[in-house]
Amino acid sequence: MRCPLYSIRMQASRNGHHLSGAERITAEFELEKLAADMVQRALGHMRGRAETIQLSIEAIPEAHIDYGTLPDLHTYLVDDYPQGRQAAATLLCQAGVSPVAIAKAMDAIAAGAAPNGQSMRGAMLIDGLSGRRLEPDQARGIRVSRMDLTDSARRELVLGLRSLGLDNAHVREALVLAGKVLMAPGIVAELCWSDDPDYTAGYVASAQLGYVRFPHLKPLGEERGGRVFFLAPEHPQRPELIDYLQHRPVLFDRIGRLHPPQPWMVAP
Ligand code: WAQ
Ligand code: MG
Repeated sequence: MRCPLYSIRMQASRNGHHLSGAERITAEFELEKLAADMVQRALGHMRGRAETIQLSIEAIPEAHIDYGTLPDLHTYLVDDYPQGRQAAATLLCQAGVSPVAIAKAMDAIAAGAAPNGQSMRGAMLIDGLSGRRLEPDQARGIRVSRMDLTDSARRELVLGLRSLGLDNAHVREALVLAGKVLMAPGIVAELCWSDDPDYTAGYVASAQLGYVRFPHLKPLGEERGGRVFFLAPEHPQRPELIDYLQHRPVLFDRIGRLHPPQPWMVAP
């Protein structure tokens, strides 16, 4: 029998604004160390020292866990963020998202998608056809939670990413988040770029394409970032989808293929 698992989550804020968050699923004996690491991360964030840190820990019944395989990882080298956004738009279009929905999503992230013009704490939910925003709270958005790698998948991922020179927390965490999002019912694709001013990379993910990263989706120094989950237009089950994203525990016990970076080729 496996030992009982716990979900441990951290959310840190400063001046009433979201600063950083973290999500892990772990065995009891590792909880204390992970809690300490998360507190340290909240206090040492590049965008400032946290003023409020919330940690929550809860046991997860084994029967509730969904197991999955991470998406394949690709990196396309682009010269700058306009080229990156154009490439991301091309792939989103291939994934079945309409041009108007892509444009609305990118404009919203770039402008700061929360009502105060800053980054949201979570993700937008956008209709993949009309581009209409559907998330119930436009400041909070949808927070994907309760997902992680098994220990052996984590080891394999770290080694694989290291051999490509890509092993950092942004990549690992985004890959796990995107993996869970692609398992959720009714999602066609995801678009993301970081809100950390010194991290310009972002990605597009879909079941067919996998996790496709671009080193530049925003200019260096830009604090506005965000995430968009594009919803299949024919999928009416929004409460079920939001519940899956926020609450269902998902553990990845296998990783996907990790492809070396290659130049982005503009289609002829
Ligand atoms: N659920 C939903 N949305 C989230 C979550 C979450 N758990 N965490 C963050 N977001 C949203 C929120 O709007 C943030 O402003 C935005 O995503 C960016 O979050 O392959 O670092 O944690 O090199 O800054 C992607 C590229 C990096 C990684 C993503 O995101 C790579 C990143 P950040
Ligand atoms: Mg961030």
